[in-house]
Amino acid sequence: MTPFLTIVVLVLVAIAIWQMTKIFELSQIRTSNSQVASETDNKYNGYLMFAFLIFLYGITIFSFWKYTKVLLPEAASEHGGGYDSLMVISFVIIFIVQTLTQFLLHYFAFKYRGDRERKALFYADNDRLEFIWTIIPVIVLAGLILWGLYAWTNIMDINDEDDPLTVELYAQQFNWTARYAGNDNVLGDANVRMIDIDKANILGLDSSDPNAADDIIVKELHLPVGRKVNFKMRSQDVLHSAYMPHFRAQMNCVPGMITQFSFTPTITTEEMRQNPDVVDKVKRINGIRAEKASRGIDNTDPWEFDYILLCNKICGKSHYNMQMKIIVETEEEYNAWIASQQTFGKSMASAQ
Ligand SMILES: [Cu+2]
Repeated sequence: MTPFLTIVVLVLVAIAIWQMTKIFELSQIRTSNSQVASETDNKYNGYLMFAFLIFLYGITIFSFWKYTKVLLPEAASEHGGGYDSLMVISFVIIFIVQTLTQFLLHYFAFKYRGDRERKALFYADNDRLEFIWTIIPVIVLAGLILWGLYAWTNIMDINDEDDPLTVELYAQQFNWTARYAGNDNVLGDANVRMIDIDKANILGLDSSDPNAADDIIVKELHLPVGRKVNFKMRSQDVLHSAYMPHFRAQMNCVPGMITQFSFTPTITTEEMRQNPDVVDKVKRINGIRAEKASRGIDNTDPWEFDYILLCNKICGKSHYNMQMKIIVETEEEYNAWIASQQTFGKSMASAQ
């Protein structure tokens, strides 16, 4: 990286010196007008405009070809499909508009390039044209904004209908902890001031609150497929953000308050591992890992796909590694797993 930056700096310095010499030359009083653009210069610049347009289109096609495969696989939550449609439609509209306007911009720059014979036409305004190019963006943008607001209201409508599972996501520098509400499905009161490391009360649960006794604290998030989950986010120290990209979910975790997000997972981890996009991605990454392993580089074991909870706010030096595994499984598997976990009441009793 450093050699690259050094080269960039050197090139920029060279350009600066070159420009300064040019300015100096131009400031000298001269009789010749060699600095005035000739017909050839104008033609040249006209064609360069076209060359730049081809470069833009080329880089667009290249990006599609090269980077489409790094996009997320299909959404694994109920609201995710609608969210993806909104984004795809926005991208398609932007793509069409940008392709056309770039063409027009560069084509006109070519067509009306400098020409001594031609005189500029004075054209004050045209009400009809102004109306057309104002009303079309207004309609399109209003449509997108209304659709976006509708999607947002739907996604952010967090309620207790359909018997949701209540789960707390607790963020701290630099890890996640999850807390299930237990049999009563009500989270016990908690406050960072009640954290007691000696008693392993790492989330500061209020042990006098009866709702807290059956709460279950874990380091791996298990979710039953098809069941709505209401997440309550807390942070111990700084701003974090609970980001679950495969479920198209993100919510900030703010110290001193509880934020919420809700979604219904629709695809189990096992099913997602069969998804062709995911199979492809795993194959690609394991190819890179195998190649690195053959060169004796550490941490290059084959990788297996898992859903993941990431922190999406730069919260400190180990932010990049603040993550928790999410496993979406069948109702039976989930019930078996949760039954094998220890409740807060029991762990407090054994710590006495
Ligand atoms: Cu964080």
